[in-house]
Amino acid sequence: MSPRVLILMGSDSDWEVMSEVRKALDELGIASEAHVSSAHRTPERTAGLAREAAGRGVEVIVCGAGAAAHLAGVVAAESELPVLGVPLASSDLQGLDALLATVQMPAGVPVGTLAIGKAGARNAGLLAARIIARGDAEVAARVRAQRARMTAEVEAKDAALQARLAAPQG
Ligand code: RP5
Repeated sequence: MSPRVLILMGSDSDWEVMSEVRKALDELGIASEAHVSSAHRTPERTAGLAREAAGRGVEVIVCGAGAAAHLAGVVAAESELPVLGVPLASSDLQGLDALLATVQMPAGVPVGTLAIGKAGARNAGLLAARIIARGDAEVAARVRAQRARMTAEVEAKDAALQARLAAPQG
């Protein structure tokens, strides 16, 4: 199956967090491809992956990087596809450096920036799915079903809490 989402990360050390993007997409039956490619260490390769993505059928690109995280911005400069950025906490600044580098794009080159770390990586996958769902009714139905499951889980947790609170204290 050709990938609909391209996942890029600056280092293999980013995969522990960025695998959350893949997991979220797998849950929704959306094919993805993941590569290590750095804005600084492999600039030509990164530009090439970004330029070729749309022609290969990719619909959304998700980039995760830490430290001086220019990956998402560089990719957004080279592609017209929607680019989502996940800042990673891989330096002494715990991701604040990557967050600012990813989110503070100059006007004209948009990067949709998610939260630092695993929550941001999962949300990047879910947001990519919502973007794809706009033009794919099957994916839209899967997104809807997943949201219904999440609602049911929260309601079950509240019901359990209410039961505990109502129980006589021993
Ligand atoms: C960034 O530098 C990468 O995205 C990674 O988060 C960080 C550290 O990379 P390694 O030194 O572990 O390869 O470019």
